[in-house]
Amino acid sequence: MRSAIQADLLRRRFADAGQEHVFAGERSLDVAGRERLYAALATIDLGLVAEFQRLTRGPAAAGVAPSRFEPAEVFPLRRGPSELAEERRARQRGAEMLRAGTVGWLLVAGGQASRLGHDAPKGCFPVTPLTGTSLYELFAQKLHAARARHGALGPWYVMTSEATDVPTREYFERERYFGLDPRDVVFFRQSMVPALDTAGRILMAAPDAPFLAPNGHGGLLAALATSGALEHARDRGVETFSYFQVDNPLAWPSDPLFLGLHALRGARMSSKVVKKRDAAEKVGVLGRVDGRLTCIEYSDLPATLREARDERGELVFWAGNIALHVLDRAFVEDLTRGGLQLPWHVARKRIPTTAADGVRTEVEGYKFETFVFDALSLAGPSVVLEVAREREFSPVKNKDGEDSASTARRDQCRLFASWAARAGIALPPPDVEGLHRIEVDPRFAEDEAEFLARASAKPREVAGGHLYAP
Ligand code: UD2
Repeated sequence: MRSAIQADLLRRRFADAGQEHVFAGERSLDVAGRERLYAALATIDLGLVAEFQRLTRGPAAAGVAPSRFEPAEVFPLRRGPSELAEERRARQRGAEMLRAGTVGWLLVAGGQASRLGHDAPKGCFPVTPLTGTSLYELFAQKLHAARARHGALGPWYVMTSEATDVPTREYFERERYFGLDPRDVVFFRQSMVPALDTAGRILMAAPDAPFLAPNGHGGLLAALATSGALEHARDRGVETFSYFQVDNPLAWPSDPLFLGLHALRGARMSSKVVKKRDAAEKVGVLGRVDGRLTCIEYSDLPATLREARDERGELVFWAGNIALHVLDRAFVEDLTRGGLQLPWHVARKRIPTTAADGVRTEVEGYKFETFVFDALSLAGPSVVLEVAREREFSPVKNKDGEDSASTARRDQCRLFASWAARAGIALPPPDVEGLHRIEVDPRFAEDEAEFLARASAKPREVAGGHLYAP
């Protein structure tokens, strides 16, 4: 139990910082409630809070002067002869890296999935069109598939946050790690930071709890180092991390081309991009500022740049970030050795809170996050690889409309139907939406080439569609 002296010290620290209101509900709490309050407050870095206050008062930190942003050089989807030759070498190199087991998977799954409105972590969300396999299980199947194809693969690092950590671990336990060896799955937690109201005061979620939110996926870098996961990776011989987000069922973290290009070009952090659907699509855009590769988040991209078109009417800044990156372990070590701090991004939002009289309400306030792609400008050499959206990107972000569960299921059906059509296989009859309901388990085929090689296998009839599974 915390002593009265420690509680007094805490009270004084917060009072000196002009944040004494965090104790406003203390009298209504029992002993355990007070302990919870003190323990939570003790985790708050008041120096950081002062920085957050400065950020909300100053000019937008992440804005970019339009004149300084230029398109990035991209390894294109339509390749000429020299690119095709490089592609061949890269595929070979990437396959060697996978075979050597030096590639570790790095999944960020700490987000709160607030737009999806799903109670459990997003990774537990059923995402495949016929079997309703969850995102976590689907990724586990992809890992099994990559192991079977390449004979080896490094461990899988999964970043959680306070909200997703316990339910994620419990889900993996309950599902017996989907057949993976638990020693190959390493969970680690990112840090939480407070949110502020428009007057710069720390918001309270309840009388015994400040409102804390995950510090953004940029928190990954510090969390890797402080949790011991980075050391684990070194001990296990991981040289390269393949980074992906929990919301994208089409993510392909063991793509030999991407890994190989990254290695051949001596890059330290690399990214995949797709052509933006339209100027308004909510993805960050890769480009250069003062010669340095950068990703500018959609909310920070000025309208003049977002809408800019070339003489053919194409978007000038078309290279949409789909959050598939490769990072060298040594790069992450260099970044974190000196206590790196990525820039903070500020988002003005409605935040659920509790007023002093205990009534739950929503107030206008600020949340703070760092973004992993801000490390790109520190990386030096970097590869930007254009990929086909229909193959690699269909995120589940919203409850309905664009980028929802239904578009993700549709896009999976379309992709697998295109493989089946290429193989000359009879498709199931279209459903009411005109979709051929097909699902391919990654352990059956990881890509089109593998599917074509196994095209003689009979599918199972499941939920009015065709399931190809081992
Ligand atoms: C992200 C990118 C956007 C684009 C898009 C592609 C950001 C800020 N923007 O948009 O540029 O590439 O994805 O799909 O990333 N996460 C954590 N901890 C956190 C916050 C997020 O692990 O503190 C994870 C989250 O679980 C998810 C991913 O990061 O896997 C993306 O988070 P998001 O949904 O907040 O990002 P979004 O959709 O705004």
